Amino acid sequence: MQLYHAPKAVNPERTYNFLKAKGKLDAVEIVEISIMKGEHKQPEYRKLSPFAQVPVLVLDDGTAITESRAICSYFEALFPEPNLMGVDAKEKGLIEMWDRRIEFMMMAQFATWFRNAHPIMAPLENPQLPDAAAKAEKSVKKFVSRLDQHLDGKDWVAADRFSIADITLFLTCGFCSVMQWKPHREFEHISNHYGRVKEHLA
Ligand SMILES: N[C@@H](CCC(=O)N[C@@H](CS)C(=O)NCC(=O)O)C(=O)O
Repeated sequence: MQLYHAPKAVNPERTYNFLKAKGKLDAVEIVEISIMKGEHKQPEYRKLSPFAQVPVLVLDDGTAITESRAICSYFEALFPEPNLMGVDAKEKGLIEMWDRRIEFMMMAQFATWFRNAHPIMAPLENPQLPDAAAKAEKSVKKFVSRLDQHLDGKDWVAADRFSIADITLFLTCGFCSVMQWKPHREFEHISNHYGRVKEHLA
């Protein structure tokens, strides 16, 4: 299997760290793609990822799976231990709920802010829309404040143990630093959670 990976980009890092948490990084060949050099827009790469996005997992039979969470689901099925997506119906529901909330209300909103506001994203986001950036910034900050309250008294986001939702939150906090915003410095419970996940993934 080959995992097309762009280090430091949040979606590829999600699949990479998920596999790392499984202790199975050696099960794939990592192929690095440079987004800033536009390697993901080349015709050969688009055959694997029609929407020109990273990551992609290519199976030994040539099947290409995109979408970071779908790749994580594939790994979860292939390598069941340690379980990161829930062992029973209730856990599966709660973990997916929190993981999706963080992906859609934090990561995606932050990405909209970043893509529309940061000069480095100008070649990829044309035109950049200041109004879209301002709206998304407000929205992500509101969600993060609520998430911090949710984490009060909890070690992990979704279950009483480490799960994919913790990976998604940890990496999204790191991603936020590109706008000089560090939720893990600003919010007490998110900060404690960040330290816990960092230790867990070390
Ligand atoms: N929903 C996709 C999103 C993938 C995505 O947006 N990846 C970014 C890197 S974090 C990318 O490839 N960006 C390329 C671009 O914007 O041109 C997933 O979860 O894999």
